[in-house]
Amino acid sequence: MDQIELEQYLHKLPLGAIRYYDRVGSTNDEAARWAAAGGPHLGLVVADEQTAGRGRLNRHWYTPAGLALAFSLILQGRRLSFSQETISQITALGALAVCDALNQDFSTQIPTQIKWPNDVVAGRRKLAGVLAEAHWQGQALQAVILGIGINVAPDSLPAPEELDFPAACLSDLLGQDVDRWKVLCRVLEKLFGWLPRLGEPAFIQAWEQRLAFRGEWVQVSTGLQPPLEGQILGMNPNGSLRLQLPGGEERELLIGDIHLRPVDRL
Ligand code: BT5
Repeated sequence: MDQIELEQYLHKLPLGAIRYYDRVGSTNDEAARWAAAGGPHLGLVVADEQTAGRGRLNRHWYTPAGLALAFSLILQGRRLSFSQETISQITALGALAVCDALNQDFSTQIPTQIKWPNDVVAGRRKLAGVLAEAHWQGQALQAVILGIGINVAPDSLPAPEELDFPAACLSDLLGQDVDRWKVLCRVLEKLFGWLPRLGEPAFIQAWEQRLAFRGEWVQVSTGLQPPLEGQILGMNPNGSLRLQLPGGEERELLIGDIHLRPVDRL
């Protein structure tokens, strides 16, 4: 793939512009620089390889050359007429778009779910991660950079000791080669379908329908307090997670840096 081929491949999508790189540090950083320099709304940065791909809290995201998808979309603040609470759902927009794209093409083979709030899992393994970063200037939202990484081919995964949650790639799950550019195109189609509907009840419902580990016991750490254990009840209309604690009390978890994993409990 190169810049021209990618532009031709994605020409039907309403993208602002495209920048393709064989190798970058992080597509989110590249997109943020572009946005700050006047990059267009729905400008897309795609990289074949990332040398400093990031997850939340600067955790490393592995994107080796030729095997995965790593891309970031610029959402210009002046074009986002949503409340701040709704803006925080942009992470879920990315995860939902990935689920919908994969479920459209491969639903019978790999039903995907969202490990609240930002991971796409299949068969309880992480297939994709989403990193949405808002850039503010004072009270004004300059841009949100929505970055998505998807493991496509075998060997697109980091070594097991680098993982804090089991991971998987698409072609292993499907037992066949997967055209990553087709996946990129489909994810963007779904994303553009949901973007105007961010925060609407239909968006939250679609997100909740894909919620992984519902009814299960999970451990949730926010980094600030000791981890909480509870049972996932579902979601609230604002996108927060409903967790029932062992004593029966219900706790609302807002989107933020939350680390969630299922636990065995008798
Ligand atoms: C995420 O963070 O899952 C968000 C990842 C977002 C990556 C995209 S790629 C395009 C754009 N440009 C960037 O620089 N980033 C975005 P988090 O929930 O914090 O998970 C990070 C953790 O996932 C790491 O600590 C590893 O344990 C694990 N990990 C790293 N690479 C992985 C991979 N390829 N597949 C599965 N897990 C991985």
